[in-house]
Amino acid sequence: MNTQDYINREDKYGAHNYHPLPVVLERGEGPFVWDVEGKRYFDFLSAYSAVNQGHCHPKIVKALTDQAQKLTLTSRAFYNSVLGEYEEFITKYFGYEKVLPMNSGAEADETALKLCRKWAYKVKGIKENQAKIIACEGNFHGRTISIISMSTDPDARNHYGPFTPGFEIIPYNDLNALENALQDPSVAGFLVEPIQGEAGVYVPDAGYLSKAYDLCKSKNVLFIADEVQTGIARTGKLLACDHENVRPDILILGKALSGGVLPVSAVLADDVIMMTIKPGEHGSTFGGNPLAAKVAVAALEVVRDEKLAEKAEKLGNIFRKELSGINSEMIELVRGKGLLNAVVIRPKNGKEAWDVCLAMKEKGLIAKPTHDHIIRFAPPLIISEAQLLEAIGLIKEAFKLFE
Ligand code: IF1
Repeated sequence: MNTQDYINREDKYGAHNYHPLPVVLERGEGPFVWDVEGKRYFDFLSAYSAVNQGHCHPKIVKALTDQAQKLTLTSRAFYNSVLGEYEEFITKYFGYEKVLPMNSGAEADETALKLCRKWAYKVKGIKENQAKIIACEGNFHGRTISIISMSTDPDARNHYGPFTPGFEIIPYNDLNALENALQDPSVAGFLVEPIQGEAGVYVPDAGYLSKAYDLCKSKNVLFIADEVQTGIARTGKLLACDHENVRPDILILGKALSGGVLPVSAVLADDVIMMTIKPGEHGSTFGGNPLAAKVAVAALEVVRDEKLAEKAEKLGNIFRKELSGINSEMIELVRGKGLLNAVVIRPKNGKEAWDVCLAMKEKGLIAKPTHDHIIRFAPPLIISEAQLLEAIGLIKEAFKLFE
């Protein structure tokens, strides 16, 4: 079978809920992936920042395969020997009293919404079923019905109604809008991405997160950070909130929490919030399973031991400097933090971001546009400086084709 055969088979038997770049990947190692024709690529998407530790990191894979021979799933109907070890490790790692383990990022966001509402009624004293949660235009928090009820992206929400009530949408990076929305006493929480990933790596003004946090505290409203994409060292700090020394009341993690080995997500909070959920009031068959527990500990140890946040900070500065130096009419601007970056493409002669991605693929680097004109560049954080410079060379060659 060749590339097109694989594509045709997926086209025939799989739902068409994606439009992938025409490349069929078969193997991954570190910052590289290989396709079925044996061609090597730099992976500059990292599965949307789930593979921060690099593809098939040996330490993480070992944790998976060792545990897989012992015990993979007990459900939470019974205790197991691994979950508590993970719970202690991750709560101390991020500095929270409790963790609620889930699987996908969306499940973790949903869990955070439920915790916020529970806290609203049980602790803040908001009238039952009246709690409001503020979210931002351009947000992306997952694909469930309640989460897309907050979405302002037509593709994410059209024809999926009726929607879940209780969400107020305000512009991102707008403190006045937040201050006004917080005047409503029934507001329980503010859910925000420290950098909006899907919106095109939208980095808010310096001070936005810390001032937003202070505004929320002044009104006894929970500051809920969705760090599913920006967390786990991606932006040059362990958490993107760390750039402003903000400690979210509820912290949402996913993706690289497992190094891309299997779905692992988590919600962290202190007892005053977390203990509002009693036995039987929330759960998940696979949430906190022994495999996920061992994998997540290994994934977080890799981030710490290989100093991935420091690497992302250093290499991100090099990346933005080099990309900003490319003399191309198609590059409108370069923005990002750490190794979460994006280039806004100015279409030229009918050529767009998609065409640039196809050209980069031919050169041996894969990345994908978001919202038509924005290319996100997010390599695994374990990429070396030499490899990054080699990859930047390929990007430059691709842009030259459009001159
Ligand atoms: C897709 C991008 C989209 C996320 C944040 C929660 C979730 C995500 C900040 C949900 C997931 C993924 C989902 C994937 C494409 C990708 C993505 F921003 F990363 F590019 F869609 F916006 N919070 N992001 O970014 O986590 O349930 O997927 O584990 O759905 O197309 P999930």
